[in-house]
Amino acid sequence: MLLSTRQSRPQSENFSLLNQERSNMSTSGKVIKCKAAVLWGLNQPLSIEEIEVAPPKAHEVRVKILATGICRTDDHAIKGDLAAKFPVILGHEAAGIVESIGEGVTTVKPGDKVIPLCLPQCGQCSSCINPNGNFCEKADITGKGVLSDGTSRFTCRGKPVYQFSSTSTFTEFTVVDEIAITKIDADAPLEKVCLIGCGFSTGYGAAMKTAKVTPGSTCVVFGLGGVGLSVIMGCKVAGASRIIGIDINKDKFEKAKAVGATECINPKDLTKPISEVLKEMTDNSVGYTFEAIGRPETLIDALASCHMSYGTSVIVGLPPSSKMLTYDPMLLFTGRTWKGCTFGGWKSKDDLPILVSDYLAKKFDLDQLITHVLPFTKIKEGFDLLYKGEGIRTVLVM
Ligand code: CND
Ligand code: ZN
Ligand code: ZN
Repeated sequence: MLLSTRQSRPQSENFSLLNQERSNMSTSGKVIKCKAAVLWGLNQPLSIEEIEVAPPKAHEVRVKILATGICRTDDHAIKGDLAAKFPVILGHEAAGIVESIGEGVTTVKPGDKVIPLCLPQCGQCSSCINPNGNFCEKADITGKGVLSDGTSRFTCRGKPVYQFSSTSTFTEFTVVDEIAITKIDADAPLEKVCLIGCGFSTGYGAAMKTAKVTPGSTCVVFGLGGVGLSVIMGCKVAGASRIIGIDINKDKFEKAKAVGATECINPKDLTKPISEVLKEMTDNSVGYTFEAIGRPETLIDALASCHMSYGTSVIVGLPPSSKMLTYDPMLLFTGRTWKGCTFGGWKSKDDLPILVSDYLAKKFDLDQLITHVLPFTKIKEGFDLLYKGEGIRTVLVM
């Protein structure tokens, strides 16, 4: 029976699972030495190091990471646009298998396939108990870099190494709080569903859950990276009839059209403000705009580009942490709605397993987002692909 379940999985994953079961017995309760990409300081190169990963304490889970995507948010931490404590292990979009659990853990067990949650769901805070909230109060928004007990489980060269975004996935093993991990279908291919750990869910949910795009509507997506393309996929599934993609890199247009954009614009080709161009192009009918870049100027452009009375603009891109915005309040006075959206509005622990099942039921395609697959140790190459604008999502496999 067990054998037949295994036979339906890819060979490499069967091998990992078998190894995993063997290693569980020998590693549980012990410190694990493994490879990780350590960032020693702002704007430093990522350095592949041997680290020590302590066993999980009560209500914590140690996970063997098998696949992790590279998201722009990781780069924001490298550049200082998102607060982090150094040295740190970045990475937050991943999938893996539980190696061992701490006392009191009930929702996952060794051998389970899981996705670590960069936005936890504690189930008890004001956001978690409200049906419309998802930004759990336990989320590490200020970059504390520690688990709930105030410490990290990593050391390297005798120094403590901080965690990132409740997760840290650029490592062969990580430890997370139980509220920051969710069990997924045993048949899920980890090298694909890792994207459900951030980029895909963020963009798709921005359209489906936060904006609640209506059939027949016109949508505009600023920024055609992994997050923006996932917004387009959500707009398409929601039944939008026109989806306009905006990017300063025209090489992104082909993929944007493949996932559902009906047309694409490069702001560099325009002589008028983008909001005016969109108004003319659509006969003043833009219902929804999404900013999936994270720049103050494009946040305002996206707001101004949705319809003055019934339009909704969603902030998906991560704005630089210390920057303030100046905007004309008349943009809102006339009736526009301006919304923020983290993690696609999903309640992470509850909703991610459903998204994984939807993927297995072929409700959306993650392959289109994955432009490169590299061994984990080639992480620098993966970031270079992001910087050159060539990679949509690079998946690193361990
Ligand atoms: P990525 O860098 O792959 O994509 C951004 C795209 O924007 C690229 O195609 C750029 O060419 C394009 N771009 C840059 N500047 C401009 C401009 N001025 N005008 C038009 N296009 C431009 O990033 P990603 O898709 O991985 O992430 C996008 C943003 O979303 C980023 O800020 C990331 O940190 C954020 C994010 C937010 C959340 C959330 O929960 N809200 C989760 N994950 C990522
Ligand atoms: Zn909570
Ligand atoms: Zn991300």
